[in-house]
Amino acid sequence: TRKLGLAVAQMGPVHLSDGRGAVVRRLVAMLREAKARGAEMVVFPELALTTFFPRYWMEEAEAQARFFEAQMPNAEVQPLFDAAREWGVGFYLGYAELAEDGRPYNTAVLVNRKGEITGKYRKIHLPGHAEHKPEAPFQHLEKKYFDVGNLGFRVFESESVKYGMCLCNDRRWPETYRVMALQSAEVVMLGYNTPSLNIHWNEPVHLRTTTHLVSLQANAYQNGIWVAAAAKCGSEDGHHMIGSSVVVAPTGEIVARTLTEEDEVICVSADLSLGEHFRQHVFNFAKHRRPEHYRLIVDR
Ligand code: CDT
Repeated sequence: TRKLGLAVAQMGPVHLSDGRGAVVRRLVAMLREAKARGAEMVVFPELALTTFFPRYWMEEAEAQARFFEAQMPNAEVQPLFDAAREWGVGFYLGYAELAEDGRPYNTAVLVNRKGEITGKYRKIHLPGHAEHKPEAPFQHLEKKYFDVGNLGFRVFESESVKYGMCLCNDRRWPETYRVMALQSAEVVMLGYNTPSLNIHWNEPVHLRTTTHLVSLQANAYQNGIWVAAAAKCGSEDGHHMIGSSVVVAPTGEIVARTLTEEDEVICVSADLSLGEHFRQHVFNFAKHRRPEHYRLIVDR
């Protein structure tokens, strides 16, 4: 067995009026709790530092000035990095990134137990739309505010664990996990903001949670990986988002799940060797995959 203390730190709502300082204090409090419960790695949500601003129509320049980080860490987020180093616990954090070349990305970083950034991912599957939909109850403007990520689905070995990262809508696509599993990922971490209402069609609300969980569970099993998924959830200024943050084992089973739609930590002792059973047998990629029959997937 190879054990990793793996925690998910779900967040309740972040309202428009909430400042970064108050949000970072919440993150530090959860990092402390996770550490006390044995965590070595803590997964925070997508766009964890702000409200889920793609629901609002505004100019790109305004969005960038209000909601993006031009540096990571910066003065407001530094206390989280300091806490990681002091307590010897790593984390995954989602935030809106203004890159050095001025391009905007929906980003996650991997931070090790010394408080150093050891991996970065920029969201590839951007959902929603770029145009204003005045008839919709709210917007989903990820295609307006973010460029498609340009770093691929990489795997980062950090403190002897192979981590993959993705963000929210990426979790619904099997290619996301398979590309990382082909690089021997052991743990895939992701944060999400999933509105309970679908503005595109009248999707029954319960399906938002069902499709979230089935995506994580099927892909954990089919790739022999641990999946740790952190929601930002509850009602942000009247806009509700689903909770149900989970840690899923390579068996496809949910090992821990949040109960609330508030800040809540769940923590498991994840046996990383559990995935090897699946990868050596039923999902032995080298032995059993038939990529010559998968050409269509990359050709269109
Ligand atoms: N943040 C994010 O990617 N949310 C999407 C909503 C899809 S509906 C436009 C999700 O897949 O949960």
